[in-house]
Amino acid sequence: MSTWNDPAGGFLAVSTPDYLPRARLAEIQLQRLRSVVTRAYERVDLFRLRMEERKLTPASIRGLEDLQQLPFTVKNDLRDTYPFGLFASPMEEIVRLHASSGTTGKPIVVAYTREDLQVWQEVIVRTLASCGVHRGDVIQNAYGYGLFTGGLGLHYGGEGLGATVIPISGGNTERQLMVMQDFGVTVICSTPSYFLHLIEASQAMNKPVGVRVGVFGAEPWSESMRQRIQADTGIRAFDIYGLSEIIGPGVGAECQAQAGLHIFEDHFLPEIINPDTGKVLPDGTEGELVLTTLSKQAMPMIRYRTRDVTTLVSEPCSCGRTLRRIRRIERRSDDMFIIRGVNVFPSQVETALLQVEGTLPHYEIVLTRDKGLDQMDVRVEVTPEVFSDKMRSLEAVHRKLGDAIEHVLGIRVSVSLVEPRSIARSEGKAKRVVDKRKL
Ligand code: DLL
Repeated sequence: MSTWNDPAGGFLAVSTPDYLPRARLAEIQLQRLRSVVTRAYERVDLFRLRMEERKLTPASIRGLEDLQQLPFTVKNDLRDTYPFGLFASPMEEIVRLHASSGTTGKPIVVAYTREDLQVWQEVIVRTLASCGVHRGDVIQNAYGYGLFTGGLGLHYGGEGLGATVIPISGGNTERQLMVMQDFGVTVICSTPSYFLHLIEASQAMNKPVGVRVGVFGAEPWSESMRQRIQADTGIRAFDIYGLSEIIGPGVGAECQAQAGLHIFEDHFLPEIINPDTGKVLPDGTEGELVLTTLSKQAMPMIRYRTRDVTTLVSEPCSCGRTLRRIRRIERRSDDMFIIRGVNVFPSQVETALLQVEGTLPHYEIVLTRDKGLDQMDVRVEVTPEVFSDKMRSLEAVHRKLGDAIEHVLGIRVSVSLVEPRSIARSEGKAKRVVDKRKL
C-alpha cells in the first residue's frame, strides 16, 4: 500500500489495481484463483470432498472459465460447520474473528489472518478513495463496532487512508450530532436507514448535518432514497457493498460517477447466476451474485452464493477504473415474499413510497394471515406537517400511497399512516418486514 502514496504523502488512487489493464488483471486473477483453490482443497474437508465428488483437483483449474466447474458454497455450509469448520489456517495464525447473526438460525463465524486484515484494510482504503474521501477528512464511523464487520472494517481503512477516524459506533443520536458539529466531521459512515434517523433528529434539534460525503451500505436502499438524502442534506451519498462471508465491507464501492459499484476484482471474483438453475449468466443480465475470494487465507470462499440480486456491468466507467461494476443491490433472492400470488420485494414498496410527497421513508411491512388469507399492511410515517394538517391532506396522502403501491405491485394492499417517530428506528440494519403469519 505504501507504493500508492504520492510524494506529497497523500493516497494516489490511480496507482491502485483499480486501474489495471483487464488483461493484466486476468493474469493476477488466474494465478490467485489457482492458489486459493489449492489452499481450500488441501485444508478444508468440505471443499475437498465436494471437489472429489466431481472428480476435480486443483489442477483442473487451467483458465478462469474453469471456475464454473467448481461447486457452490452456501450460507448453510457455514452453519453446518459452525463455528470453525471452514477455517483454512490454524488458530495460531488467526488474529481476528467476526460473526454475523443474520435474521434466522445460528450465527456464522468468519476469520482473518494478519495478511487477510491487510487486504481488508487495502480494499477499504480503495473504497473510501473511490467515494472521494481523502487525508484531512474527519470520518464519523457510525457503523456498529463489535462482531459486525462494519465498524472495525471501515475503521482501519479510514486510518490506512490517513484520514481521522472517530470510532463512535451506532446509537446515541444526540451525541452523534454533537460530535458531528464540534469535531468538524466531513464524512459519515453508517447504514442509510440510520443516517435518515440522524437527519430527522438534526432537523428537530436545528443542527444541520454539515458533512460532505456519506458512505452508506450494509442494507438495501434505493436510488430514490439517495436522491432524497442528497437533496435534504447537500451531501454526496455513496453506496458500498460487502458481506461477512467474503471479507465484510470492501467488496465493492461506487465511484464519483455514482453509476454502479466497482468490485475489487483482484481480490473477489464475481459471477452472476440464475438462482433457480445455477447457470452462469452473461454480463448485463440480472441474477444472483456469486463471489470467490482470491486472496483470503483464513477462510477462502469458493463460489459463495450471496443471495443478493444484481447485474454485472462490463462497460467502461467514466471514472477510468477498469473494474467491472454491479448495479445497486435492491433485493435479495430470499427477502421476497408472496402475497396473493404476487412476488413482492420490500424495495418495490420503498420506491412507491418515495414517489409520494408528505411521507418520510420510514416504513414497515406487516404480514398477517386472516382466515387463511394473507394480508399485507404497509405502515408509513407521514411528515409532522401533514400529520398536524387537516384530515383532508391525510386522506389524500393515504389514497396516493395506495395508488402508488398498486401501480408498482399490481395489487391493492392496506396502507396505515402512522404518527411521525412511531416506527422503531434502527441503529444498524433496518428491519422492513414483520411477518406474523408463522406465529
Ligand atoms: O453488512 C458488511 C457491510 C458493512 C457492508 C458496512 C457495507 C457497509 P453482513 O452483515 O454479513 O455484512 O451482511 C451482508 O448485507 O449480503 C447484502 O444482502 C446486504 N448488503 C450489504 N451492503 C449492501 C448494499 C455487511 N450496499 C448482506 N446494498 C449482503 C444492499 C447490502 N445490500
